[in-house]
Amino acid sequence: MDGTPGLGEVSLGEVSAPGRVAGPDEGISTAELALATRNHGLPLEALAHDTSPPGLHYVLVHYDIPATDPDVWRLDLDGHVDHPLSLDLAALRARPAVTHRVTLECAGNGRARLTPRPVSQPWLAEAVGTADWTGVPLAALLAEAGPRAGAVEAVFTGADHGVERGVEQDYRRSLPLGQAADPDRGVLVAYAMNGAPLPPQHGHPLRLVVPGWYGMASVKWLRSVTVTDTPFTGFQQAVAYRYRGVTEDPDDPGEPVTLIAPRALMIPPGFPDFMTRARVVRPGPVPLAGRAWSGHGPVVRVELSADGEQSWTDAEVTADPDRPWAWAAWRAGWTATPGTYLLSVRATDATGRTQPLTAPWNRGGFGNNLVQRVEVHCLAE
Ligand SMILES: Nc1nc2c(c(=O)[nH]1)N[C@H]1C(S)=C(S)[C@@H](COP(=O)(O)O)O[C@H]1N2
Ligand SMILES: [Mo]
Repeated sequence: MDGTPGLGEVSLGEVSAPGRVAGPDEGISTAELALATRNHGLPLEALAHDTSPPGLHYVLVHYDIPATDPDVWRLDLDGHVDHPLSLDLAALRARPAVTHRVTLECAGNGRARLTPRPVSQPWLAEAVGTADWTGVPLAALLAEAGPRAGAVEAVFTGADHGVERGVEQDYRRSLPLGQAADPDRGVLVAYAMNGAPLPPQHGHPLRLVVPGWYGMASVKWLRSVTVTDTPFTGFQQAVAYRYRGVTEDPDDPGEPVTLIAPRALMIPPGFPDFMTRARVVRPGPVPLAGRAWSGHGPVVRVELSADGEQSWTDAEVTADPDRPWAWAAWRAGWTATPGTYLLSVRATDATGRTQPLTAPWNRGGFGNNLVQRVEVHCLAE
């Protein structure tokens, strides 16, 4: 591991897009380690919980977690609307509340498995979590504000501020108005997670939750919603979060990162080796279980391979039709005999999208939903 000093990476005023790709023998730097300790993943054994307890749910924060005061917090809805709103938390809580169980996943999940490796938060596969989010449907608030003719997007601004690849900014993202204002898309202005006020790291006191989209859309510490009559071209929309570099064209604007690609993950079987995290099991039946999700539609199939992807068998999938945005549970049986195995698991959704056996590369390291491969050692009798 080399010791790249973090400060050397800040170059105010100079935009370098897209991000850097690691050299052939370049290990993870101290700067990336610093990101990885702040932005923790879901310990995969926590896939056993239907909803992820806060503290185990993954966290991704671009800048600092702001210190927020719920007593003075306001959400402003303005821009291209007839009736701008400015609401405190009491006003939001007084409105009809809904709760959605939503699986969030970071678009960079799987990035550290890419070659060459995009230099950024080095996720393996653990940047996921599921929570019951309670709040006010964004559609209801937008209907109250009354978008004017010609409105095209809603832009969401968080209270956090930083500099990224030379660009000083508030964290800001947009959604097409058609989706933001569609009650069936389930977009929420949430003030509670698993029945309690949002924890600081998950957006206290208010966040957006956009079901089915990669996590970057779910703006935390939400302070304003601005309806616009032109598409938003801010950094997190037009520069970051693009599938770029898939072609050789250096000026490739890329495709926007939007919905979550299908993925299945397994509760690590048996018990771990401390240092390598390889799994150890005893001979005999080993119950295998986990979760699977997709932002494109329900997961209809989960397959398991225990022979290095020579053959696949179907797992049993249980999805709750009343919770279309939450992960499904899967289980399968496996009988271990002494030896070393690679267990692979892959999900397919109702649109036919599935997980690849080789990682799909792009410069930002987004949407790498490579099948999960878990090394398992079965002890002798
Ligand atoms: N204001 C703000 N919102 C944000 C972010 C951020 O840095 N600032 N990170 C985004 C990204 S990239 C992800 S993956 C999710 C992570 O949400 P979580 O930490 O609650 O799991 O928050 C999103 N919302
Ligand atoms: Mo993310």
